[in-house]
Amino acid sequence: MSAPDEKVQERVRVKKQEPELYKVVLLNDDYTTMEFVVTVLESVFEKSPAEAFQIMMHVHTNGRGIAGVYPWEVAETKVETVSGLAREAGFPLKAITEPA
Ligand code: TYC
Repeated sequence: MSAPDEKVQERVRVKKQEPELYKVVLLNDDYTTMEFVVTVLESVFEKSPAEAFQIMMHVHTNGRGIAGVYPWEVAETKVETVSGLAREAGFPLKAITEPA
């Protein structure tokens, strides 16, 4: 027989490190079509058509708006994806990251 306190696993609550979150902010411009922005919001940021339209209109009206909030590497990748799609399509659409 083992001592009473052997084999007893202590439950240690380990605080998990939360990943630092960043906003991906979409910027308005005068040349990118509304349709293209909606498509980007749906395909890159996984928004529903209704939400994508709402965010696009918010950016169009206010100059900028949050497309999503992600851990740093994901946010950076989204920004690069937007930049690549915009370049291919010949639009100046720009997204930036900001600490959330
Ligand atoms: N302002 C653009 C237009 O009138 C539409 C637009 C919306 C562009 C959002 C960029 O992030 C943007 N065609």
